[in-house]
Amino acid sequence: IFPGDAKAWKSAIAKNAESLKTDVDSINAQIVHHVETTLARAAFNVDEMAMYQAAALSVRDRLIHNWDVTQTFHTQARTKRVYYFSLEYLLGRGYDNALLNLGVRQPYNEGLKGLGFNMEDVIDVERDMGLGNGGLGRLAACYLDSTSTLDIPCWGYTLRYSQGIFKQIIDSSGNQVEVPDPWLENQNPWEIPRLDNAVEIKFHGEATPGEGGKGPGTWTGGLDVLAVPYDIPVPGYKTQTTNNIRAWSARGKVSFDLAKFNAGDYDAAVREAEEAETITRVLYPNENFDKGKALRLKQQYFWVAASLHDICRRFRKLRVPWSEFPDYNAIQLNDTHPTLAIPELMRILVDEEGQPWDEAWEIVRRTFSYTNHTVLSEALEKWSVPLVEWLLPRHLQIIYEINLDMLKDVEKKWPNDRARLARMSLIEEGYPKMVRMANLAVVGSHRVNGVAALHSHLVQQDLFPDFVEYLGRDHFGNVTNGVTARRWLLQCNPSLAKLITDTLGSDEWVVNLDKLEGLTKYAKDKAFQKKWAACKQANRERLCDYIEATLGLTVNRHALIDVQVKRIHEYKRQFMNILGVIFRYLQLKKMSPADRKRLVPRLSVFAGKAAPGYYIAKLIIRLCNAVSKTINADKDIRESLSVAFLPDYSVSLAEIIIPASDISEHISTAGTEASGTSNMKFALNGGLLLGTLDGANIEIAEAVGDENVFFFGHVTPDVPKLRRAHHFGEVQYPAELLEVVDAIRSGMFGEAGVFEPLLGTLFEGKDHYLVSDDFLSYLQAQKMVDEAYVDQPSWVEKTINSTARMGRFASDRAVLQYAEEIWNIEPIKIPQDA
Ligand code: GLG
Repeated sequence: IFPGDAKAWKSAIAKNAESLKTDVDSINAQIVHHVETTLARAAFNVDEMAMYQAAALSVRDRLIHNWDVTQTFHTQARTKRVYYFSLEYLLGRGYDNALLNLGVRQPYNEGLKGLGFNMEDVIDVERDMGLGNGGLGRLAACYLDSTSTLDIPCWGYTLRYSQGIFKQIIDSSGNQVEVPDPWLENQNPWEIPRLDNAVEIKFHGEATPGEGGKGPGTWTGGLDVLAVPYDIPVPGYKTQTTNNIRAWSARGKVSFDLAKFNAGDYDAAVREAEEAETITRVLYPNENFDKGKALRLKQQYFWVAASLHDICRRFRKLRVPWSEFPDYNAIQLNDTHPTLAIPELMRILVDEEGQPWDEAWEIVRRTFSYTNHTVLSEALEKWSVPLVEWLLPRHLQIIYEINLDMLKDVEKKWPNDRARLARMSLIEEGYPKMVRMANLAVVGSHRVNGVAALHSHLVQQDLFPDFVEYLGRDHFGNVTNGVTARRWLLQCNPSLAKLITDTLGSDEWVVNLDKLEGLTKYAKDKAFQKKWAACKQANRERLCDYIEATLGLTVNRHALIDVQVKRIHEYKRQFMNILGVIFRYLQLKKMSPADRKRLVPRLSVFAGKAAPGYYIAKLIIRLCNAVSKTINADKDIRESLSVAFLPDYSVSLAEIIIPASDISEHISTAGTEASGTSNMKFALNGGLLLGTLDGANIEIAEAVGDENVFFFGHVTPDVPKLRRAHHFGEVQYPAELLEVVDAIRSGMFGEAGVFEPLLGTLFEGKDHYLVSDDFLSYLQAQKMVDEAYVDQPSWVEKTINSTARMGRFASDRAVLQYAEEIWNIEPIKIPQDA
């Protein structure tokens, strides 16, 4: 396998591996090597950014080494691989995470100190990799971390957006302003360009169906765009397994367009190339909302076509029949975004590989599985038929053929049931007709799962009841989400992590989160409680420092920290939270100073981005800022209540906020939040949940005990009835809510008129998310929080028990469940001598 002298190669490889030694001196030599050669700088010219880059590059050398070993081993062992197709990977920072997973944080720490740098400061100059919006993208990142840690061969496939999620700035009126996030401005050490693996992706052109619709068709002409892969290594925790995320970047094919050059039309040739590059220019900033933009459809096809091209190229090298494709490849569709992969694989199999249609369909269904992340109707993807036909003519033919087969089959089972056919069709009738991506994902997969027990139930009952009847119950299932304890405890909360390790006598919990259960026996132990509370206090202070530094706001450092951080969306009801804050403020104003003193002081923290075109969500942000301005300026209240809206929520900011929280709010209207994952992170870090009976909140309460969660509000089966009552104007508004609305209208929080459209969402049948129905019960739950907090020993006991029982919300558990129940793939450890 070596070109030339094998001995020369082997000795060179061994020498090279030796250069990756992990003692402090060697590490410093590796860092300085990058300072001198890669960055071409001298010691006097090294600032924090340069030191970060050099140190990160030295870490990257280790990652690449492990990556090579892993990929070579998996290829030679001909293992099955899982491919996680996700349009978003919200990775956050890579440096600290890589150090921890590689087990070299300590020597790097010392090394940097010797070179005159502080680890925390160096960590802090790294920009987040913000290639995602929120929960869905962060989930993908946690799952990749788990596949590596569990030694499951896995590649993520995604897009390399030039602009990730926008940066949020709050202007002087409290409004969100979006500015671009040029995350690639400083070169990114975590990606490896693979220019030699670029592939050509076709759009438009002419298509002809095959004979009888099922024979091999053709697709010619059109416009080719280059997809260039960039690889991001994903280290596992204390294992050599290093999986990969391959992110595609679009490039024009200008250099090949000789005809245009020769005709002297240089401009046109360049323009076409530039247009091609727009495909991966920006991440769409909507979450749980489908805008149906043509460029987004282009992104989706570009991404899945490049990824499948890659996977099929790898498969062909195995030289086994195509019928064995699913034995080597499992593809998980993260939401419907990659659903075009289904017709694309059909096209490859039928048109290019000459596989009979029915066998190809069998291969496709055995390969794919689909995760649904939402039941909100505005989020369900549909593409107009004319758009699909224009961009992907051959795929539309294939979709029609799949549809015809399915409808014939349904007609056979349920003769003369026109309504059923209309509901199940992949094509929704109307002007224009629309392709229903979720229906396609369901029939093109062997398994569909939701992301929490309640959600998976609703997926079956409300979203796809016809498909449950048609395909059977076993086609559907649940895999409750999970989070990685590496980032969301070990990395973000080092003091608590250390206390846990010291107490349990081992750090095995990092890879086996059920081990946390061992903490329950210390829950009542006074000495342990004291240490536990001290960690929380230190984290509280870290957050207060951050608030002071970013907002110039001094807050009571012993206040109960009440947090709601997530995308701003009406269904998540940040509105209800801020209305509750106003209610508290009004109460405090009515009290005597002595009574006020007796109350538990509060710090309400908000953070989150609104989609740039989401007017009401942006008004919610503005209201939070207006309320915080008034309250924080009120000298009588300052000690008892303050409000902070922290701009530009990100993974890195979450790492500061989550460990500091006493209470976090997960207060979506019942049945609307599929799972939530920050709820898991908060509980894991010794914060208690205040929430509705929605998403994973329900399972978290089951695990940690009802007595350790503050539940309130209506339950899912109540919702239709309540909405109807609003529709018919049969709602009683609680006086507490009206008092708060009046306060806003009085101008207490600045110009009142501004908030009218937001207040309007409460009245006249518009309260779709039932804020008015849940408000009283929300206030009562908040009161219970205040009362419970007074009894500190009991509170701390609750938080210990909460952390201790969060084991089942590890992403390791979730990934193992996918591996066993859906992917049919087993962990495979890389041998020492590989
Ligand atoms: C979704 C949901 C969240 C869920 C996340 C990951 O809104 O409830 O936790 O995916 O499954 N679109 C999302 O972010």
